[in-house]
Amino acid sequence: MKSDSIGILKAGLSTGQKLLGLEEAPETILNSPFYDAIIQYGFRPSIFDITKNDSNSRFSNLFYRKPNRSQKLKKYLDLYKTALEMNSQTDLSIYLGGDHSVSASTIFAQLERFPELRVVWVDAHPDINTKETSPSQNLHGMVVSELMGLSSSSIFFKYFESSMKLDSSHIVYIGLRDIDPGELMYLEKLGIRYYTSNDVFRNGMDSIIRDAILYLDHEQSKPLHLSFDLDSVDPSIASATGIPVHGGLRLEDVKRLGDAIGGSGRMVSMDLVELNPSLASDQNELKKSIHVFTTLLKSILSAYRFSKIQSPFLRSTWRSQGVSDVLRIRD
Ligand SMILES: [Mn+2]
Repeated sequence: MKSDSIGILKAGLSTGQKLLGLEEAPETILNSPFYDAIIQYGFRPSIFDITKNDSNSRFSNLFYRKPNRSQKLKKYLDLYKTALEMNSQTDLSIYLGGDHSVSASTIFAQLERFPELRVVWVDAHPDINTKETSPSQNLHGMVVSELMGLSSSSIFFKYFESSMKLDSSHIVYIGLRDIDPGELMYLEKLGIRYYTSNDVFRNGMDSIIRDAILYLDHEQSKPLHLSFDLDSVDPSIASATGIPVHGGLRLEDVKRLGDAIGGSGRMVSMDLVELNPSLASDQNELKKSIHVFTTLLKSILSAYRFSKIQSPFLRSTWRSQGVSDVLRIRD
């Protein structure tokens, strides 16, 4: 059955920031219980890779060390095109970063397929700086402004020849706690809905995500994309990431998030980004960090499967098994 197929795209680009190591993340994730979970839950994974066409591996190594601007852009275009191809073949797309700049490619690609796409961006940072406001000038901190075309010098929209930008009312943030002044200016000017990690602690993830999904899509009919940055969670459970910020989400929050989005019946894709295996102090820390992605995946897949089941009997069974209340808002 086609609904059992999951596309996984290895998107280990690290050029949106200055550290090396993120290129190894997709392979590391796929060699962990993350991959086993897909099989255990009865889904059929197809793996896609943007580097497969590099005939000369020495070149691809060189690329990661010192790419020039057009080599960089070419990689994002390759990723965009591979995402378009993969999305047309599978129901649920998973993009394994890489730093968060890969979401320019993955979300622009999904917007071509679903112009009505809604985005839930789970992150410690809003990633909405522009060239004009960014203190670091790192692309992974400007990816949302790129998706919205906020900067006069925005890059990807033109380069990909995209037809759709992301509307500022079609995204919500969850988990924010490290916001630059320029970013706050954009959030307020555009009236973008966001929930800090403290909002999550005060009100509970179930109520936050219910509110977020209703805000994004009052009719509960639009396709949903989850962009999940590992630094959204607390560094005590995920240390292998480039810009950790204390006071982050807990594993329980991640589970509830996955439950709600996977169980919405409208999830089409997600990014899992900013795992940097080289920043883990030891194997155990690396395992803990990957476990966050695996926990999210498992809650998504079990809820996703149940959301496809229409039988009233099975639905009541599923309810009695304790899938979160949030799913009931669909009725
Ligand atoms: Mn991010």
